[in-house]
Amino acid sequence: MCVSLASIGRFSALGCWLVILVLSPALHAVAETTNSKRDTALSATWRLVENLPDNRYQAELTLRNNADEPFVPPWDLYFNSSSRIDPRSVAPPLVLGHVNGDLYVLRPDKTSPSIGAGEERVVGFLGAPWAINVSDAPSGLYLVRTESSGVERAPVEVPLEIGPFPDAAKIHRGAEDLVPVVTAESRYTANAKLSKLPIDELPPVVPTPVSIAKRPGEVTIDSSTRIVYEPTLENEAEFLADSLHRTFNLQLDHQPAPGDGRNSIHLKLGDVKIGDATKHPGDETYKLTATTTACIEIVGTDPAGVFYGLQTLRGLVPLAAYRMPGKRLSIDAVEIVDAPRFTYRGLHLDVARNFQSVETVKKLLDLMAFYKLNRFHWHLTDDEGWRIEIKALPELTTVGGRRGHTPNETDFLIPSLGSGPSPDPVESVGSGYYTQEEFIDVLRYAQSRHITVVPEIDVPGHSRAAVKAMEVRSQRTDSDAQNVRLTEPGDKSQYESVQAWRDNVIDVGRDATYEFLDVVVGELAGMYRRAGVPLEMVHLGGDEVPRGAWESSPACRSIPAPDPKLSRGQQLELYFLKRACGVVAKHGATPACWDDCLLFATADTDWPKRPTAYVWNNVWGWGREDAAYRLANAGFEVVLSNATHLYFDLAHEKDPLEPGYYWAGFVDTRSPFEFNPLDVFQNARSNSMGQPLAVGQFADSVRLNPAGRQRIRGIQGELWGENLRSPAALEYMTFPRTIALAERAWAAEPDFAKLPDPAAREVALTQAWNQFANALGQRELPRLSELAGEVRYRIPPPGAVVRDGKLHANVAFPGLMIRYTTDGKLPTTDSPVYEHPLPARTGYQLRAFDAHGHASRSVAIDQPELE
Ligand code: TNX
Repeated sequence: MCVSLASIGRFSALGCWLVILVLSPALHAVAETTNSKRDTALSATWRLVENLPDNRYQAELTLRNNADEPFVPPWDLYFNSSSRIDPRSVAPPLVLGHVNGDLYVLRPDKTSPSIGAGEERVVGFLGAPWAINVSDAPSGLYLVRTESSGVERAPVEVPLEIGPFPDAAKIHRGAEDLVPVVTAESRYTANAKLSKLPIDELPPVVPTPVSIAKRPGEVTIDSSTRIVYEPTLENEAEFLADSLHRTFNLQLDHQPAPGDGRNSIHLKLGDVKIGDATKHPGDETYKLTATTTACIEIVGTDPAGVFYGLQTLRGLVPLAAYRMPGKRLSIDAVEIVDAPRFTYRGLHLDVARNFQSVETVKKLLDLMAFYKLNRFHWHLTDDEGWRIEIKALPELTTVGGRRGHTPNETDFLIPSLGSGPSPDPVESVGSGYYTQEEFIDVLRYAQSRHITVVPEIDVPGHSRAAVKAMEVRSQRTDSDAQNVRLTEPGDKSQYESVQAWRDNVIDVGRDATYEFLDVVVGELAGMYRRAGVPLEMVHLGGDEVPRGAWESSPACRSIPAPDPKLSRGQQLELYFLKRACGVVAKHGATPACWDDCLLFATADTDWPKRPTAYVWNNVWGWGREDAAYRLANAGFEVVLSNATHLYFDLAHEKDPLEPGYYWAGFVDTRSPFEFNPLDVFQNARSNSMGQPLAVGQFADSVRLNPAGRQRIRGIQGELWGENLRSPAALEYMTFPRTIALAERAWAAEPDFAKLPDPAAREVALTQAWNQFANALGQRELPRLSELAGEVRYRIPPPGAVVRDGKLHANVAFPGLMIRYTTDGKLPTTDSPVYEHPLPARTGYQLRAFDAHGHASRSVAIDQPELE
């Protein structure tokens, strides 16, 4: 672990105005920034001092004047913080203000002295509830100085460094937290349950097909091989030809022809038998026959089935051929029959918090398709941004699609999530949107990969970008734009959302709200029409409406609230959702929403069209663990989006250098792998704090009944965007967890899940995980970058322990290798490979590498940890 800073003293950190003239010790992490305009005259360091037992933490911000002249007030230092900071904990002569959401401003009061040239000032503060990793550090610092004339100078970014974290005893989520901070040793112990398997003991394809029969010999594809296909399979044939060309530089002739099958890859439609069952169009099923005599034949029940057969074919190509493409490819002869377990196999991406480019999205779609995922849930709007062009309401994107320093939000929204002062999309991931043409392009791109795009417009909470944009529009005098206001002018309701917004809810009592939705959904439907892609579903959000919203809304007063069992707010939510579902249905689509407000619905709620429920908040002990099953049994179609296993914005493990949230616990790659969609209680071992769950704790929770079982449409991984501040950050959080998600979404129910005895199940699970982890380490990870350009996936840091005078090290995915240095430098692909235990000494740096050369964070093996 990191060495803690020389003690500056606990009480000084609580706000005393310290001047420290010594330079800080070496720092461990540099915050990600997106802007080049920096005022290097002022720089800052954030350092966690400790977490307190009562769900508060103590931290320090050190401001450093690097210039030759004093740093003189007045100035305003803005920054974002995902945890709440208590303004009262900042001592004079500084004053801290909460602007809104995660934006704070620190400024000196009138008495404040300047910071001398080369001097530092330490500002202590208390935050809540916890700070345990790099994602808890403030972000997006920028300075606004004011001339003596009172004129504001242009804002400039202030670089932030994250100081060393304190020792593990201070990194906890209050008194309840039993999850230990990971160490090299704890990783070693966990990794020791795994062992390297010979390549022929690995599943040849991920996700695991229903049945694989090896045949003797090999099948070869070279430039004389032809792709022949039925005319309706042109898209699939082109996809195959194109991918062989791009990846292996093999140019294959492809034409719609009957073909006799010799030296050809033959794509056909037809029924496919799996066991005793015959699969038909719509079942996404395929049979792949690759034998030396008949070459390769892929029969699909539908074009999607053929497409998945092609992806399997790509997956069968040995890794060596990817890395050194030649004039011919050989695969082992094989017969595979395969069909998905679930019809809905989704990945959700939030582009509202931080924008992701079309290019990034397409790369993700390519990788989703390779792993046979078929739903892309595109979270296009939220408090912090609106990302889809709506031609009738241009302010949604001109104002709601940008963030930057602004006194009044008339041109764009205030900064959030580290987006900094510049509203320019080139400089800030806080800004950006998709034009309708771009959106249509993505719809078609996804469709050709058999991926359905589910757009989400998050209402009535999480709607600040729309609320602010429509406020600006309502100021216009040139049109009849007035009635698009989404809040009632006289509404003085007071509330604060989970993300600390005080003005992010649409008024559900105004007709304008539904007219607005009608325009938005109408334009979305229009884009699908122009793309030639059916609009299957529109997701309406519906999550986390803060208590207190609409309480004094004049517009809501006349809405009846007949159910005494529900609060008025809950009834208004339900009222809204029903009306909004009607709008979606009118445009020919199925409505969907997060489950929050569906829990208030009753069996006789009359839906214009019943929404599909995306169920997320299953945190053990919070009371909604069986919500998915209750809703499915009650007649709702359900997509499982369980936070405890499928939230890929959560940190992989409790390591201060590991990015991500952790409100529902930690989610590593094994979490989606072991997830049991049809009996989540199998996964209930300990709660998010690491406390063991009592045996029988969920005995009375609702289980799926047979009809409910039929309504579980599938599972979805969630990439919430708060910390996805670059494509690299997105890829790190996405892979390899998404590969494990695909295994669970596509492959048949695994044997381990069928074992009723927990001990026997654990044994079988460990064995299955070992196989999967081997497939990741030996093949899937190093191939990722060959499939879609450089992919910056996560490689777990190695484990290590000193025993009997030797350093022993191991990896989380067998097949990865470890390289080390002893001179304190970062191990590279040129560093020596760890082959067997090394003589113990201090100063080792270890990193895990895959065959592609991607590496983990470096682990420093220092005393006393491994003594
Ligand atoms: C909860 S899940 C949210 C999101 C956040 C996410 C962060 C859900 C429906 N709402 O707004 O981004 O947690 O993990």
